This record gives sequence, structure tokens and C-alpha cells, in this order.
Amino acid sequence: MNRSNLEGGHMGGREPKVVIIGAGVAGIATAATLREAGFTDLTVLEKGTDVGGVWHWNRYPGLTCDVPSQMYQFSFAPKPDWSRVFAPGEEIQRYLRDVVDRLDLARHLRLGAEVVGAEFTGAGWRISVADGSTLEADFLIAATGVLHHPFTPDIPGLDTFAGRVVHTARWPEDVTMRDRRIAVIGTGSTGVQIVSALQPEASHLAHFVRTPQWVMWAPMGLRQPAVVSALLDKVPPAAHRALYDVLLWASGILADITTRPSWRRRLAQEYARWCLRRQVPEPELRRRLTPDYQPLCKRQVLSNTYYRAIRAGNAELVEAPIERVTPRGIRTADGREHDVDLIVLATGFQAHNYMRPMNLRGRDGLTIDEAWAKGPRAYRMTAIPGFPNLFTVLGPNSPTGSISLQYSAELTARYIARWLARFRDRELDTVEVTEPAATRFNDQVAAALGPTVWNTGCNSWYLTEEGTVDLWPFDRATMAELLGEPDDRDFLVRQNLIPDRF
Ligand code: N01
Repeated sequence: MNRSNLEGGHMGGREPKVVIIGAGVAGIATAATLREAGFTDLTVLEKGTDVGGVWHWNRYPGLTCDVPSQMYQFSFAPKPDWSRVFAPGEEIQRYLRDVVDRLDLARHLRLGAEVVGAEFTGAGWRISVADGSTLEADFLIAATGVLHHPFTPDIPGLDTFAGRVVHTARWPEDVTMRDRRIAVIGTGSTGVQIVSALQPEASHLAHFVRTPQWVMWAPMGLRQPAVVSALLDKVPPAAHRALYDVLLWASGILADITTRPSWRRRLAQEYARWCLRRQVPEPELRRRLTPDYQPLCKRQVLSNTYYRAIRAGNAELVEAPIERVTPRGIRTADGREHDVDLIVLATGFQAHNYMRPMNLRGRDGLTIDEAWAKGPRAYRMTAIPGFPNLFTVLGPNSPTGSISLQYSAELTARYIARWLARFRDRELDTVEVTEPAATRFNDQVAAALGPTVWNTGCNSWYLTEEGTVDLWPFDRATMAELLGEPDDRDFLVRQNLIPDRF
């Protein structure tokens, strides 16, 4: 297939019917990219009441993106006037909504449509929605995200608590924080942000930290200067693109320091240690806040407020293991009772579920649970043996810790568009990655994960239940190469299954 097939002009072609599941960053990137490539028969099914995915569901106080805003946007939809260098969650959700409206993607969108099942029919997909409706599609694209299913820990007695228990990813509007005794459990990016936000209001805040985190200082509250917004507003699209490319290139530093050991990694790690020394002068508290694993091993937490918050007079760090929740609060293994009015679970997500618990059945009735019995895996993040005409965007091994998500999603969508173009040109009816190709890719990933910092002995949400790191261990150039022109040798490409519809 040549590139021109991709770029519209499909005289006499057969338009593929495409269903995309999810209208978060991945789903919006996919819909926009496919539209740009000339595909029009798209339906985006989103279970939420609005677009945005994680940015729609997460509304907890203090929610801020820890990726600079100028990087946390689509290449095709630059926003010149972000309010801050690190944008608040609400502004990102508004941006995503705005992109959908501006690009007229809303006409493809069905909100409140939760996909409960999808079955490969031999030539395409039959998709079942919770409201009882079904859709037929030639291709199914799962853009269901990573930080999707909140994780609620199985703490004994949690259901006996007399006050309120709130998960950060399902924050209710009517919760009172002022002058309350608040317990926050968990110290990932979310826990650190919400402790900083709630501490000034709470009468007392107890932060339950099972494993301390390295917290790097970054100017999270810094406003984007008006002059920058004005300048960006005036630059032509080509200049925006150039700026985006420069930022992408600069962000390669993150892939570099995380994927292989070097003096650059050591320097970044030394910075994390320095931040702790500098911001926590009290030796005893500093000792308690010092992790026993390398900085960058878990998803790095950035904050300019956490250490100040935890040192405040009304805040307390609790490292004693939680024994149980009682009607009055939390009892720890050292026998202490912590009386609280509100328990906040900042305990993260079941990050490796992807499209599960949806009932997904591929060729010969193979379920996704069977296919992933040994953990989630996909060829180049996007294709799964046994699941023809199905692709994932930001699927297994996506770079949630090193490369721009938007970039990765757009690149994957362009890769998928190449297959769709071949369907349109009647070069294929179904396409399925082979088992050996997927195994080969997974072996390459496993070997490349060896020297990554994520593999240096910490427990993090990057690890699957099987203990493997579910991340992209290569650099961006490798990603661009692997998601360039599809390699037919890795696929079963079948033709003449579908009678002409036109
Ligand atoms: O979740 P996490 P998160 N008892 O999995 C603890 C993104 N994000 O929501 O380390 C006690 O990192 C657990 O303890 P331990 C970002 O990618 C982005 O904070 O397992 N504690 C840990 O401390 C981030 O990495 C932004 O010992 C329990 C915490 O819960 C990802 O979301 C903002 C426990 C979970 O931390 C997830 O972050 C916010 C138990 N039984 C989040 N069970 C941006 O700015 C779990 N924990 C883009």
C-alpha cells in the first residue's frame, strides 16, 4: 500500500464501518486521525456522560496534570492559552470537549453507551451496549485507557465506617472537607496532590503511606505567561508543529533516563534526593519519608506543595500498616486508633484491565481473559492474536511513563488507518496478527525492560499481576519505526470473505 491510499480520495472504495470504544485522549486522537485520513463511518461509544476519559471521571480537589500543558495536547489541536504550565484537570477536560466540538467529532459520538460485549462474527464485530442495543462494525478499536477502573483495597471493616469513604477517581460534589478530620490512604501522584489540596482546609489530616514516594519539586502552580499565550496565538500552524516537535524531542530525555542507566539517570535521581533533603529539614520526618528504592522506579511524583503540607501542624504521616477500619476511623498495627470523619482512597487504578470486564470474544470464541491468562499483551501495543480486525490504542506496553500519550495514540491511529485503507481498497477483509509475531515482539519488550529503571525493585502500578512491567521500553524513534508501514509477514491477511456491499 502506498501513502496516498491513506490520504483520502477513495473513489469506488468500500467505506469501513469503525467502532471506537472510549472518548478519552486515546479515543479522541483515534477519531480525529481516522477522520483526517478520510474515514467517515465512525462511531465512538463512551460510557461516561461526557468526553475526556480519566479527565472526565477524575475531579478531586487539586487535580493537576504533571505533564507540561504544551506537551499534553494533540499535535492537530494546539491550544495557545493554557492557564498554567501544568494545567488543572478541569481545563484539560474542557480542552478535550472543545477539540471534539471544533473538529465536529460529536456527530460520531454516543455518550452514556457502555460497551458490555463484543464478538467477532467471522468477518467483523458485533458490539453490545448496556442499553440493549447492538452495532455491527468491520473494525473495532478499543481506546479504553489504562487509568480507568478505580482500585478499592480490600481493607477489613471498610464498610463499617460511620463516615464517608470516597475514592479520588469518583469524587462526589457534595463532600465537605473544611474542618474535618481526614484520612488519605495512598501516596501516588493522586495522594500527593490531594493531601496538598486538603491539608489547608482540614482540621486534621492523616496521610497513610504504605510505601513512601520520591517527590520531585516542579513549578506545578506556575501560570503560563500571557505574553507566551499571545505569541502562541499568533504563530501559524507550521510554527506550532515545529514547537511541538521540539518539545517531543526534549521529552526524549524522559525516555532516555528511564530506559537505560546513565549519568543522566543518576543526575535525575540525585535531584529527587536533593528535593527531599532541601524541603524536609527535620531528620526524623525525612527518614520516614525516604523510600528504600531508586527514584523514578515508580511513576515519578511531581509536587511543589506536598512536603510543606505534610510538615504542617495539622498533618501527620502514618506509616504503621492499616489493620482495619472501624466505625470511628482507622486502626493501625501499632494499636493506635485514628479517629476520622472522612476516608479518602487515593489508591489508584486496576491499570492492566484495559477493555475488561467487557465480554470480548475473538475468533473461535476465544475470550480476552483466555488470551490474556498470562497477562495483557499486544503486538506493538495494538494487535492481539485471535482478535482479527481489532486494534487497541494505548493498549498493553504503552508508554505511560516516558513518551507523550497523545503522540503515541496518534501514531497508533495512523498505523490502524493504513489497515483500514487496505480494507477500503479491497485488499483485505480481515487482518489478524500472528501468534509468533506477537511472541517475538513481547520477547523484545521483555529483553529491553531489563535495564529500565522500572525494573529496579519497587512495587508500582506499572507491574502486572504476573510481575512484568507493562510499559514501552524503547525510545520514540523505535515507536515511530514499529508503527510505520505494517509488516504483512506478521499478519494473517484474508480476502474475499465479505460480499460487496456496494
Ligand atoms: O495511584 P498509584 P495514583 N493500603 O497506583 C497505595 C496518574 N495520575 O492514583 O505504593 C495502603 O500510583 C499504594 O501504596 P504502595 C499517574 O500516572 C496522573 O496516585 O502500593 N495503601 C500507593 O501509594 C499516576 O502514576 C496525574 O505501597 C495502599 C497508592 O495507594 C497514576 O495516575 C495525577 C493500599 C496508589 O498509587 C496513578 O496514580 C494523578 C492499601 N491496601 C494521577 N492499596 C497527572 O497529573 C494501595 N495503596 C497526569
